[in-house]
Amino acid sequence: MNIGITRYPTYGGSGIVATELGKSLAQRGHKVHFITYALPMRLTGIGSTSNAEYIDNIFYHEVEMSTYPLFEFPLYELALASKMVEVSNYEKLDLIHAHYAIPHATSAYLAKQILAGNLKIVTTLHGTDITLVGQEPSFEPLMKFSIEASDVVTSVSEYLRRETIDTFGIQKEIIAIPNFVDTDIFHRVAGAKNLRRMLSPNGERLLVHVSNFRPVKRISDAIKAFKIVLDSGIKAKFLLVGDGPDRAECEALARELGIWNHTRFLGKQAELASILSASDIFLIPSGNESFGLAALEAMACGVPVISSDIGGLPEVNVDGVTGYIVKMGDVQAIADRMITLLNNESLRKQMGEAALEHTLKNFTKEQIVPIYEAAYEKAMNL
Ligand code: GMT
Repeated sequence: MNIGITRYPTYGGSGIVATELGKSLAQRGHKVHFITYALPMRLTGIGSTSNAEYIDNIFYHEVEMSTYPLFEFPLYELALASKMVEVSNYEKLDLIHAHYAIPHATSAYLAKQILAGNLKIVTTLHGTDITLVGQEPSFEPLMKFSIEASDVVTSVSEYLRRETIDTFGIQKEIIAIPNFVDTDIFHRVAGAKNLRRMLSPNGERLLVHVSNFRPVKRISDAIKAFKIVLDSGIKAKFLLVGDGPDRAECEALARELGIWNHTRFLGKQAELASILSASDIFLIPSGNESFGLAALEAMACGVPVISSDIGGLPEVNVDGVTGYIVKMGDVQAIADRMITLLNNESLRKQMGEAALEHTLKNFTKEQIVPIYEAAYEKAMNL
């Protein structure tokens, strides 16, 4: 098939899923055309999160933004639709896979109209689409339209499927297809022991969090819980990976709580698998999370997860098996669960093994990518 993929090229779960899907589809013989405004993150390299490698069957089409004094605001959605039409005409695209209803499915709809219907649209909802409408209620009709005008709609969790139907009163079928992880990239990295020695020179236990540092991640809950763990006498360090609007506030909180020397704010990192493999527990205390890809990546590296109980997180992390689930905002419960695991190495290891097993059983690209292919077939047969 000739597939166009539109995604946000920036740091974030939806972009990672779209890129990994595109790479996998190309390996399975499809022609994949990324249509976006910058080279997608993780597009370079199979088998590594950082090494550049040429991948046959993958093409990148940049949406160019022209400026003109009359246009005070960039016309991205229109430029994207125009690029979709151009690529479709030259490359004979069968379908556009839009990650996010707004604006990508909206632009795809416009392109489809220009092409007199000769283009199918598959839209994947990632969750922050719904949040957007919470912040901008005027987008609701556009969101509903863009979802219903897509030929096939998927969501990254069962939770998000139900939430979308309830929020927008959607009649259309939404297929829940969970996110997946490339286990060639995310697995227990052998050399992580050396990294661990560097990060915890005195044998401290290692807690880790990875995100884009937005308020929805509630990183301060994890930092406060970490302080309780340190106060209990456990020697530990907290690795905070990623960057975003809340980082400065989180750093300030660590200083204020007097635990700065026990935290390492590592910023954005390419070789996540090594950092995760060197760690003991992954923390994801989010206030909203439609899936929680970062938790799945940790589980693939054999790291148990302590997560909040919201959104799609319970579809990924199994309470008492692959880690623990606590009530969102319950800092003491996060700390208690960390203390339990850090004081019982055999239980921690057992949960890490179970996390890996659960990942391999349910969330590999080999299992999930064919489900997307079936969704494409369904769209083509409409
Ligand atoms: O989590 C983020 O802030 C990034 C965001 C995105 O749009 O890239 O992630 C959303 O999509 C991911 C991939 O499907 C999911 O794993 C995340 O749970 C979801 N984030 C939220 O729902 C807050």
